[in-house]
Amino acid sequence: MIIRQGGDLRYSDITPKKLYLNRRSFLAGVPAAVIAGRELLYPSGTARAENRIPNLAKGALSTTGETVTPQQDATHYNNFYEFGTGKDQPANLAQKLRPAEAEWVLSIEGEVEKPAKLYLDDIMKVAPIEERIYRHRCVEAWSIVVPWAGYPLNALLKRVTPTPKAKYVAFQSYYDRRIMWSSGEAGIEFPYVEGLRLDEAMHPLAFVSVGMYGETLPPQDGAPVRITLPWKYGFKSIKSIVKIKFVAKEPPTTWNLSNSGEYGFYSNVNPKVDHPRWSQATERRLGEFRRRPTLMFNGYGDQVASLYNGMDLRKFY
Ligand SMILES: Nc1nc2c(c(=O)[nH]1)N[C@H]1C(S)=C(S)[C@@H](COP(=O)(O)O)O[C@H]1N2
Ligand SMILES: [Mo]
Repeated sequence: MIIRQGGDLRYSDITPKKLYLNRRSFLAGVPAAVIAGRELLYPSGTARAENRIPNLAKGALSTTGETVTPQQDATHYNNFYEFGTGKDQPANLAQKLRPAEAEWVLSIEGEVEKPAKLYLDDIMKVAPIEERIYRHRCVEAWSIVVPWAGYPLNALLKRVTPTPKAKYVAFQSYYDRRIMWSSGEAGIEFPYVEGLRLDEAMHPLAFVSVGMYGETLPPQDGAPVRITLPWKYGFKSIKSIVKIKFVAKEPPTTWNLSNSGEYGFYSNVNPKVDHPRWSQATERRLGEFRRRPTLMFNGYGDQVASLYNGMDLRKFY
């Protein structure tokens, strides 16, 4: 097989052809034999079907001095409410997302000069794919350290040329009631939506992840493409996105809609502002016993604090 350089990578290159074709025929509604084939490829959701991403360069903005969380832990302790509210549920239930991946379309629209619809092959080619190690701090006070694979969000956003009216960016997750929980079951509104101020979205740390641990993303972690924002609580890092829309006003966000007193629009990691029901001063790193102090902006303050100059972070939580 010819290994292309990062910028020229096609999703089909890192997806074994047989699997790629099976996904397509599955979607076309073709036959039991093919579905049985899938069952062999993914026996009961335990075998990993991810593919190695070739030519993965270490990113200059990768976090250093942290022990990376074991892959098994990070990929089996998830929050993905579309596939259950239990931490262990997404690793099994999200396997249903796999057929949809082959036909993935990401629409970039709104206040832009060049709206775009990107297929997965296009998404993989936007910029060279690099590895970025980031701390991830969930608002529930657990944390992990993950080597993501992807590229800066600004590379994707610049492609469509935002108009001067664009002040915020709204994101939307894939939602298919046939394979996912209902809003009633999960207790939050679907499709899951998130948002950023434009300058936050353009910040070099805001990242588009298409992989982790040197492989394509497993479904439970937001396959095939998600946003990763290391200085914000984990719920801002929206999974399995199908839409990015540039807008003039602050867009609604799922957890803020669900409980605005507990979850704000900004949701920057802040050990000094407690959640109404628990302290945010410390966290439990998966795999560790003793709690560790939570860092302001999750340790990324040198890089992102200036985005919030003059803002009262108690008010804009
Ligand atoms: N679409 C969607 N995105 C989501 C969530 C979700 O339930 N649905 N959960 C969020 C929360 S609360 C966290 S902590 C992270 C978890 O990412 P991980 O499971 O890959 O560690 O995903 C975020 N993105
Ligand atoms: Mo979270």
